[in-house]
Amino acid sequence: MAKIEKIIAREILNSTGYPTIEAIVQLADKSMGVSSSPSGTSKSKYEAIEIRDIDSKRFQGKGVLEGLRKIHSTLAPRLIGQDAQNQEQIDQIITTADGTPNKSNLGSNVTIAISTAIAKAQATSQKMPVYQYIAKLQSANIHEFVIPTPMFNILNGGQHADGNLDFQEFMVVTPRSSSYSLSLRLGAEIYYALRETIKSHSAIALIGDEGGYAPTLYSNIDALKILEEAVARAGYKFGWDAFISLDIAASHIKQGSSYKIKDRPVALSANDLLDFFLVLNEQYHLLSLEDPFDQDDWDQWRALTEKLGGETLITGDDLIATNYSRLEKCISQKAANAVVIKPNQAGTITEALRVVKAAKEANFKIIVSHRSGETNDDSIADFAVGVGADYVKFGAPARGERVAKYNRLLEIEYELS
Ligand code: 2PG
Ligand code: MG
Repeated sequence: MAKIEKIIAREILNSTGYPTIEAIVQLADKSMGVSSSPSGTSKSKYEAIEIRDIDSKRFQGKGVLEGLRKIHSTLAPRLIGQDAQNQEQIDQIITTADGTPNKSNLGSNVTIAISTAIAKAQATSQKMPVYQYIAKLQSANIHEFVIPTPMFNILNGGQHADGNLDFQEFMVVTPRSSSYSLSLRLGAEIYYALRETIKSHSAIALIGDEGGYAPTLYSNIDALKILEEAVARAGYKFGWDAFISLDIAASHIKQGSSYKIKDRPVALSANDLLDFFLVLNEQYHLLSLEDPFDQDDWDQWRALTEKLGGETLITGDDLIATNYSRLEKCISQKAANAVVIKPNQAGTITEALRVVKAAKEANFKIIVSHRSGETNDDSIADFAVGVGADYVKFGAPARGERVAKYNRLLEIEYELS
């Protein structure tokens, strides 16, 4: 047993240049855990809320000094002296201190940094890699750890790229039989080829928030064609070596009751958009279609899952928001068959693990994801391996805060072999 001895929190910057919280936890046996909170740009209205200072004179009002004060005045006194071994109890103390259903009092950026740093300190204390400790917390019966298959977000649109393309993420994915290091190589090679392909079409290869290209293109279909071309340019076979996953992030392209996309001159009703996806899937055999409709369009989600769910992952991110009751509703409505797991949407490690467990029991595929605002913290890679995720989404295979996670998976792959 190792008691929590010290908690320090600092304001640091994330990959978007805005502040975030870094928490440092020390146990009585001097084991340390450090973690910083990620931050979303295209958030779900159902995810736990992050809090920011209202002081507009600092970082455009996005400072986190208030969060640090809450850690030092509210959380530290309650957590210091507690046994770090009992993560569930630790997270219970955090949620009780917050006292709201969505962390709107303390802030999910406060709670996830502390919850994760404590788990990491405890893993160190038990002389265990973090992924192994996460598996232990989940009491997962994992006999053999497997590296999840990466979905590389190499074309960025939507809110991650100032709105040139409507769809937020165009990802390439290898078949699940491929080894992780081979998948990483393929992702990187297609990424290089994509830049050349974009330039060959006289478009500008700007970069979006997750390290993918954010070219000036006419339509989302154009983007898919360019992606297909890049796969061939890299020497791979589309539909064999590489597949496509899309994150539409549709809540953010909805206007009134319809959806506006560049591919069509008039706004589409939800039914028209569904038909559009059916045609798209016919042509590209999508591996996963994430957030194809707004987070409240349950009927359309259900209809699409019924039509495509047998062959394609219909993936709830904004829809479920790593929230247990949202997941329960989604399962009972048969509105999706895969879920994106972002621990900061839940606010604590224990709550995120509970969602993973319930999703697995319902046979949902698990996609563990970073956020668009990240730091070099690589704990999410360990979390993904520890829970036995099917896929991970860590952005493009480029830029420090993204490759920190991909490289951590390489390290785990090496360790496991
Ligand atoms: C998403 C995420 C991560 P954000 O929608 O899947 O890629 O974006 O972190 O901006 O919510
Ligand atoms: Mg998403």
